[in-house]
Amino acid sequence: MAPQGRLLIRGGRVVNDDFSQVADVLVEDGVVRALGRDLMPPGDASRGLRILDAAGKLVLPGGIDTHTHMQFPFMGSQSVDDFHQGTKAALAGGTTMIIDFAIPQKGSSLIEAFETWRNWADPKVCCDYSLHVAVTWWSDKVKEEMETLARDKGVNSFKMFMAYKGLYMVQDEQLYAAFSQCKEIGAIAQVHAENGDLIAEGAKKMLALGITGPEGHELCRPEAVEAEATLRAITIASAVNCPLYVVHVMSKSAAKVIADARRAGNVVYGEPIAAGLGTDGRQYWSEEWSHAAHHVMGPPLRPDPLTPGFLMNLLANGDLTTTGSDNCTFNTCQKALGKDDFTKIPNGVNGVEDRMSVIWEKGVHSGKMDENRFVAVTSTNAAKIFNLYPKKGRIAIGSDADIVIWDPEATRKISAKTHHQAVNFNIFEGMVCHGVPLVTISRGRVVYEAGVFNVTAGHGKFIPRQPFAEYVYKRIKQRDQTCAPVPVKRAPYKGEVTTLKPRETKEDDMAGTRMQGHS
Ligand code: URQ
Ligand code: ZN
Ligand code: ZN
Repeated sequence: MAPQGRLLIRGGRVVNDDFSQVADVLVEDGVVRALGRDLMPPGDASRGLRILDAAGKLVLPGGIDTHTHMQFPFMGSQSVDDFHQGTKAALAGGTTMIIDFAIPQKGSSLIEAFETWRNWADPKVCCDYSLHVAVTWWSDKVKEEMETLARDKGVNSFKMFMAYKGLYMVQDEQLYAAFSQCKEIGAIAQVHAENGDLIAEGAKKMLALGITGPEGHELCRPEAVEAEATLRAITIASAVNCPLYVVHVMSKSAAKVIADARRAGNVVYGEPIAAGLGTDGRQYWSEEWSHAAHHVMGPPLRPDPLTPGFLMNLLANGDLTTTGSDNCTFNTCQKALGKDDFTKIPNGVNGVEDRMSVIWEKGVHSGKMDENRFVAVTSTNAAKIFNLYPKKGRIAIGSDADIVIWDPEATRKISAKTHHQAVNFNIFEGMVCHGVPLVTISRGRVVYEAGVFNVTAGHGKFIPRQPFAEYVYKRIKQRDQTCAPVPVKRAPYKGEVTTLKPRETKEDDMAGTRMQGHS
């Protein structure tokens, strides 16, 4: 694509996570060159310079969606928003970077999965992207491949599934091994926190009761199933002193577990998603099957209508840290694979386009957070955790010019009829949101403006991420240095030591066991 000239974004309120200022922003060669009042570019001011008037508007770092699944082959189908349409929709919503997941089948190579996802994404992406990689099984080879991915391929985050029994789920000892390796190579461990064994039993129970519709999906995954796995993952990560990132936090009780752990000093981060912040699980009881099925995702939306507001409160006060969308979209005919059995409904919902507006509406317009916290939870915190900062997640000299001119007062009504995604349903249908992206700039190029795209497939770039993100690992290293347990120094024991009688027969052993049992 031909390079674009320089841009001067004039007179807007530039909002970073720590402060806001009215300033001009000069963009050249894809990066921010200057920032200040009444900027005039040096030299020939007007040649190749486009001026964008941002007076009365906010100038924000582009959103970073920490969690997407574009064109993901899953549950016998493939998500319909591919890397082209999905990333175009992201730009329309003010998101300039996504982090997708490369997910190998059990027994398969992590590196091959990574390369497969790169081959899918590279020619299609319209915004920058990066990849988390999933660890769905364990072996020495997996351990080695994690190291290679971190050292040579720009991957510093690995997701482990505690659910999807038989497909992606790993056991506690594998979690321990994977977390230990993440710590070794400077990656952050991510978990899908749900107890997969309990879900499998619960699903059988619901089907036996004749509950075959989408409500069964929620009924076999009560909140405790998510909260228990969240606490288990935090406990294992703490034993290893490995940083932990809990993806798609969907319930009050799981969010409380994370908040408590953070207050106890654990290095753990929680990621609520647009769906969980913007709607709730009463939809599963809709009498229209397809409406209910379109909300099926794991962990499920919670039927309690107070959950979205609760999650937003925790996001506002710092107990939860980032936001993703978990965009993983299936059309109605794909959801219908589970028309007679909810366990066969492909899991996933939309959100990549609407995440920013939903969070502005429910978070900022509602008065729960200010513009700076909005930038923190939609962009900056993700950049810091995943080691992209300050290239991404900040408007500062030298940062990538991923910028959104945002109108906080304008409104738009979300609808599947007008959205830019491929999927034929929108879980936020009819929601009126304040906060509208007027112009989206990706690496210095105006790619979306007043509803019109100016971007082609492949404009986006893969962004490699270095290990040992300081934001995450400084505390971990400090603890390793100062909190390693040490043995108590004591004089050697000099007294009598009883002699163990050698056991000679199996009967003796049995008798011994019985005796212990009675003591
Ligand atoms: O668990 C996920 O993140 C993916 C695989 C599917 N989407 C979903 O239902 N959350
Ligand atoms: Zn998941
Ligand atoms: Zn996901």
